[in-house]
Amino acid sequence: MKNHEIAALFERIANVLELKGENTFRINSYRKAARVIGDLTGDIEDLARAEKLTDIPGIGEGTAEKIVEYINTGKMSKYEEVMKGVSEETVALMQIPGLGPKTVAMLNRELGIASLNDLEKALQEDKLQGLFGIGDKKIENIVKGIELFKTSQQRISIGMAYPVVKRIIEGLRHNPQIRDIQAAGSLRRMKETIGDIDILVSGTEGTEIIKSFVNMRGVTQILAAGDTKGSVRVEEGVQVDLRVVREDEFGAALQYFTGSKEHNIHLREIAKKKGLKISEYGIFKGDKKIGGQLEDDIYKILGMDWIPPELRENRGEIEAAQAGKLPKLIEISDIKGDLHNHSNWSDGIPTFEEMARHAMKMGYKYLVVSDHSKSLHVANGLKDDELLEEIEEIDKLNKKFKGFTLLKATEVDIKADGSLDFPDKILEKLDLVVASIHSGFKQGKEKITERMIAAIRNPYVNIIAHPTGRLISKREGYEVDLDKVIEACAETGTALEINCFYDRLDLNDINCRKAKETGAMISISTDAHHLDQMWMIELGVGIARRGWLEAKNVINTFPPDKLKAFCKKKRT
Ligand code: DGT
Ligand code: CA
Ligand code: CA
Ligand code: ZN
Repeated sequence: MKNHEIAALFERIANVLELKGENTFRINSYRKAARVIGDLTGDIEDLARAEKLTDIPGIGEGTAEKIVEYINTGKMSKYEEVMKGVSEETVALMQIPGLGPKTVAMLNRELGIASLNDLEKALQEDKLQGLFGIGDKKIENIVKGIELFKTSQQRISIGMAYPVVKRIIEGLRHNPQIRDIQAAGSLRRMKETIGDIDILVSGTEGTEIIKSFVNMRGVTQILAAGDTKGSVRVEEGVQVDLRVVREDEFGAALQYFTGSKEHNIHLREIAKKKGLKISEYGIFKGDKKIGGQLEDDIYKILGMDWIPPELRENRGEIEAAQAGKLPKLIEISDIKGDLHNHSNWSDGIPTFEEMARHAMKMGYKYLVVSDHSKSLHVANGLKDDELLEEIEEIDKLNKKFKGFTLLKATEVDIKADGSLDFPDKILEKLDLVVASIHSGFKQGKEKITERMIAAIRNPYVNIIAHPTGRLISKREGYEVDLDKVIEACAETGTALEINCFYDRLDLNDINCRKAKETGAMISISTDAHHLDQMWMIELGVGIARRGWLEAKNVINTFPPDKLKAFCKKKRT
């Protein structure tokens, strides 16, 4: 798939044009193209072949031609034209959060900064102070931005890695030489970012298996190909290691390569105290192997329950397993619906009916339509009367369904003063209200906390969406006293969201666990704007499991009546 490559090219064209101080209309159209292409989950090459590129909203004839040129020749002449006279390293500077094209242009002009190296040196020598528009706060943001940039260069979101693993496992599964195949490492633990992908296989013909692995579709570089280990880079930019082990060692190897390192170190200490030894080959008493075909062997012989991979971070899970007190973690099959989704009435793509059909296919009992509210102009937020119309449409549509309901809702903006973007007399007509902050991120901790708590105290608000506002690759969240927010939620019967969108995953695992301990409920929702983003519920469930959550902590495991009762209770 070339989607991400092409999206990145358009983004770069937009950035370089802006760096050169060109006209904003064209810049915006390139940026829009980059966004819609990046969001596609279908293969852009298929669309090009079917001559359907211009069906994508935001893609005109000219853009389509550029895409076709790139697919056919591997080059885009527009890009090469735009890049004349600008160095790659200067362009790369604009990927640093907090450094837009205007600032980069100014730094280049005033200090001759043309690379990350130049910038870091200038920062060390305090050369940025006193430049136009650059205060202490801005400098602090640039330093933070460089840090974020460096980590995002090294690790990718689990949302990017997850489909890679699915593709590889699917592609190899039917290989007759393979007995068992499974992801290990941070991906199996569902960590929010992944350094590299580890896959484990059991089988006998190692060399043959590795050969088919390194020759798979999507591989861009072969780093190693031996008889037990292969290592490649794939087009998504991430490294994938595949190891082949013997069938009777698969469980021990899976345990070892799943990690985390800290979890494994703690286990090895326990083994040692019992006079045992564990390794990637098995569990041993002296020279005698006493287990290792199954992962369960290792934990059982060490005297504890098998520990779900998402808990293996050495955060108390080993003690809980020894005491037989592990939580019964939520599972994907517990999810009965998705509580935050956008339709074509605001900035989503699907119609209500398409959303409902897709939800039914996923086995859901309900789906929430929560379009944006009027203040959010960029997302085509609904005006009061449009929301009322939406309610009528959904009521009509619901009559067609059996055993399934579209729930009427909104994602209402929490405005700068803490008030909501719709009056209560409109909110009361809805089944459910999702509230969130999309503006005023810089108000400071106290103000933002007050603002959120004001929303939480509104009797119609049921869910606070993406509570910290962070974007994994782009920005830290706004400053907020999350402990206070969690307490207010627990007290009022308001749920906090795990937003499953791969770049958000907000709340994160640690905060979920805090919420559970304080008694606040959680909603796991995708915030999907396309039908093909609804699968990301799997990522959210992974985060929930890392946060020790059980089905009873999560409101969208409730059957429809219980969910309605949860929402109603706050109003009475
Ligand atoms: P990542 O790739 O940074 O997202 O994180 P992991 O956890 O996937 O780490 P990785 O790929 O370096 O190694 C995979 C697993 O293999 C790791 O979780 C535990 C195990 N492992 C690798 N090297 C060592 C080691 O030196 N000592 C121990 N105890 N375990 C190791
Ligand atoms: Ca790894
Ligand atoms: Ca690895
Ligand atoms: Zn949303």
